[in-house]
Parts: sequence; C-alpha cells; structure tokens
Amino acid sequence: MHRKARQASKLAAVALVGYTNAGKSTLLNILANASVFAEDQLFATLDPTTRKINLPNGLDVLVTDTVGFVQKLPHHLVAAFRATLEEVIQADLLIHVIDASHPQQEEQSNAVFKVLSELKAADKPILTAYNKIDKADSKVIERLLRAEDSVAISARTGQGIEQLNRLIEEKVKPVVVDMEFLIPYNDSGILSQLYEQATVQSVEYCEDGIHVRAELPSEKQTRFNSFVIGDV
Ligand SMILES: Nc1nc2c(ncn2[C@@H]2O[C@H](COP(=O)(O)OP(=O)(O)OP(=O)(O)O)[C@@H](O)[C@H]2O)c(=O)[nH]1
Ligand SMILES: [Mg+2]
Repeated sequence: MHRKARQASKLAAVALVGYTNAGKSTLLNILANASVFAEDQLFATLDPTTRKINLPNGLDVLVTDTVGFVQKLPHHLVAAFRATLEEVIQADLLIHVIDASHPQQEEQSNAVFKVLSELKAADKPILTAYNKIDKADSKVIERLLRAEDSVAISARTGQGIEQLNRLIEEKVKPVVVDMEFLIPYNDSGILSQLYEQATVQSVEYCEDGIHVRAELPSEKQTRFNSFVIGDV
C-alpha cells in the first residue's frame, strides 16, 4: 500500500482522561463491550488499554483507557503514568470523565486540567462526560450540563451512552482517502460496491480492466485494498 494511503487509514484516537475512580474503565467496557478491570479503588488501572469501537455511524475509533489523574502522583505510579501521558499526547480527542456524584468533583476536574496543560494537551478537542448520574443530584447535573460539549452518563446503567456516541461522531471527522482502483472485468461487482460506499469520481473502461477514481472513508478502504493501484 502507498504510504499516504496507509497514513490516511489510521483510525482516530480517543483517550479517556479523568480523576482516579471517575469511571473511565467502566465506560470503556460499556463502549467496547469489553472487559477491562474496573474496581472501586484508587488506581485500579495501571496500564493504558486500547479498544476499537464501532460508532453507530459505522466509523471505527480507537479508545484508550488511561491511568487516573490525581493531584499528587504516588511514586510507584510514575512509570505507569508516563505511558498514559503518551496516549494523551497522541490522542485526537479527549473524553474527560468526571464523577458527577463526588463532592470534590470541581477540585478533581481542576487537577485533571492542570495535568493536561502541563502536557500541552489542554487545547485538544475535548468532551466532558459527567458520569455516575444514577447516583448524582439531578440539580447538579442540570447545572453541569450547561458546559459546552458535555453529556450526562452512567457507565454503570448505560444511560446517556447513545448521546455520548453521537458527540464523539461529531468531533471525530471520518478520514477520507482519494484512491485509484483497477477492477478486472470479471470482478465488476466491486464497482457497484464502490458506487454504494464511496464517491466515484471517474470510471474508464480500458483493456486491462475498469479504472476507477473514488473517495471513500478510510475505514472502508481495507475491503478494496487488493484493487488499489494508487492514491491521488
Ligand atoms: N453508581 C455508579 N458507579 C459507577 C459508574 N461508573 C463507574 N462506577 C463505579 O466507580 C468505581 C470506579 O470505576 P472505574 O471504572 O474503575 O474508575 P476509573 O476511572 O477507571 O478508576 P482508575 O482506574 O482508578 O483511575 C467502580 O466501582 C465502578 O463500578 C456509574 O455510572 N455509576
Ligand atoms: Mg481504570
């Protein structure tokens, strides 16, 4: 595959950030139908874990669970935390998970932002997921939701997850690749698939087969890989 095409097919990276015990691992579990260790203890997660999730609009993204942020990092966690920082720096989108039922949620949220600015990651696109609304005060939630790009969820009950997915979809634009294909005449079904799934720009019937130029979302590229002859 050509270098440009390979780069373009890279999936968007989303990192779950937030204070320790906010519910990041529980959220990853529900987003990915996975089983990531989640526990009511501080620092249940010691390694970043990444899962591919398929959004309702068909787009695949990589979501990484990270080590919880705190005000003062215990010494034995420094190495684990470093791996998390790398994930945060590489991410295209951050989801800040906040325990909306916690009395110190504001301090916790500030501590998270402090770390993000130290990483120079405070300017990244960010969504706020107010979690644990199943046990939070509804008046508090109402007030919190006035913030931009925020959603109220319960990673435990699944409430609000659809809305969160929709917000992620809005923030993560699908990467579109512009490719040239050569389709043999006896594989012409591929052309109709391209018409369905891509924006076909030109079709030429040549001696060696059908030459097609089309734009398609990068995550759909793989199924046509064997017909790619170049990227534009
Ligand atoms: N009631 C309620 N509890 C939740 C919710 N989400 C997570 N929890 C609980 O909160 C505790 C912490 O959840 P985790 O997912 O381990 O939190 P974390 O942010 O990954 O924590 P660290 O890995 O330590 O940073 C667990 O006991 C979860 O079951 C929720 O929406 N509602
Ligand atoms: Mg965790």
